[in-house]
Amino acid sequence: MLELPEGVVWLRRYLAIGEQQTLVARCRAIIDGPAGGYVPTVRGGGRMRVRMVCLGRHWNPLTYRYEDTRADHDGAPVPPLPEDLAALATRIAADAGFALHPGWKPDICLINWYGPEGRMGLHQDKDESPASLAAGLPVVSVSLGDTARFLFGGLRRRDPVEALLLESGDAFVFGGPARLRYHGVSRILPGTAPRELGIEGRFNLTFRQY
Ligand SMILES: O=C(O)CCC(=O)C(=O)O
Repeated sequence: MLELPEGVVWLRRYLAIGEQQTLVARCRAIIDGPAGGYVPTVRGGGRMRVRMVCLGRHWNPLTYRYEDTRADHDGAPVPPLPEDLAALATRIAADAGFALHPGWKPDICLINWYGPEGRMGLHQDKDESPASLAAGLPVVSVSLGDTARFLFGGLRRRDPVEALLLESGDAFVFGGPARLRYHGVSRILPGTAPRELGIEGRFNLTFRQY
């Protein structure tokens, strides 16, 4: 059996299919709606291989900072993070066994859409506040649709990485000593989404507290 490092909890098939369907409809409406998803260009000029939308705070891929408007794209104000989505992340973190301060509340959600060619390079989530990082407040990730080959490494870019297949409905949480571990998505496995979802591709939601 795969042994996960301290601070990492993988809740496989956490979400029932009905809850996945509701979330997919929600993500679709947000990403296709006003101030919806766009393909960011990162520092250095490369285009990301996902369509992204941020709720709560916008992550600027040129400055690697969070901001209130999408300064790198269309200047639109960031939509708020809906209470029910924040509550879902809180429920997952609690079910993953994170002993959280009662005041813990995720205030950022990045929704990424991966088509068949989608992927995301190895990176750390380290643009949240120094206090959040120092406390090891968890990142809560939810997968919907096609399976992803998810890479999970160590605290240095050159550390060995493990490849995990994140399936639809899985929740993956990393915090505490694992909060700054490198991770990414090397590929999507097309055609693996549950038929009931009616999608070809993958949504991923990652929640964090700034
Ligand atoms: O899609 C995933 O599973 C990972 C997403 C991610 O690493 C991120 O949004 O920072």
